[in-house]
Amino acid sequence: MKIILFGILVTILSVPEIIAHLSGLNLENGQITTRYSPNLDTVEPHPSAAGRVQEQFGKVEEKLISLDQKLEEKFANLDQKMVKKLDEMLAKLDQKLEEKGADLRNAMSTRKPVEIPKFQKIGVKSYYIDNTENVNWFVAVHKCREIGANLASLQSMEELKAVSENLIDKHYWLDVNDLGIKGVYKLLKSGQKAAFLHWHHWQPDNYENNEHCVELLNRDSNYAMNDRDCQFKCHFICEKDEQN
Ligand SMILES: [Ca+2]
Repeated sequence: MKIILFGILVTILSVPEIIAHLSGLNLENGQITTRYSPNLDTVEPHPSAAGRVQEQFGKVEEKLISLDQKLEEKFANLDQKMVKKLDEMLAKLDQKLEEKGADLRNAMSTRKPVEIPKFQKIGVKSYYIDNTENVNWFVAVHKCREIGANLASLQSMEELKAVSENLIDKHYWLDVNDLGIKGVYKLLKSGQKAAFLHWHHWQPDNYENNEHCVELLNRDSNYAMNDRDCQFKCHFICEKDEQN
C-alpha cells in the first residue's frame, strides 16, 4: 500500500517538493519557506552575542579615544601652566638675588671702618673716655676692644684721681667684675684679681643680689667704685698701655 502511494506522489510532485513536504517546509519559486514564517531571506537577522560585544567594544574604544584626547589636552595645559609658573618663580628669585646682591654690594661699599677715637695720655696709660654713649657693661667691653683697648682697670689712688679729673658725667664702666665668683673682683682683661679697689661707703652691696659689674661713680663730687647691675647703661673708660 505504502509503495503505491509513494509512486502516486512521485508522479504528481518533483523530488524537492516531496522533501520539502515531508520536512515541513514549503518550496515556492525555488525558495524554501516554513509553514509559519515568510521567506527566509526576508527575516531580519537577530544580532548575535558576538555582534553585541563587538558593538560595546566599539563604544568603549570611542570613549577611550575621547578620554585619551582630553587627557592629552589636560596634560598639555598643565605643562604650559607649570612651565609658566616655574618661569615666574625663577624670575622672582633672580630679582630677589639681584636685589640682595645689590644690597650687599651697597653695604660693602658704604661700610665704614671703626673710627679710632683720640686717646688721651694720663699718667703712664692712654685713655679713651666715652661721654657719647650709654651702653651696658658687655657692650662697653666690646666697644673698647673694637678700638684696640680694654675697659679701664685702675691700679692706684693716684691713677683714679688723675682719670677722675677728666670725667664729666656720673657713671663710667670699669673692667672690674665679680661675674665669676661672687665677691671676688677680677679684671676681665687679665682674669686676675683687681690689685686696686676703692669703694664708696657701703659698697659693694650687691643690691638685690644683682650687681656684678663695677663702675666709677661720682657721688658728692667724689669718684669711687660701686658695684652695679651689668645691664645698667652708662659711659665707659677704655685704656691701653703706652706700648700699645
Ligand atoms: Ca652697689
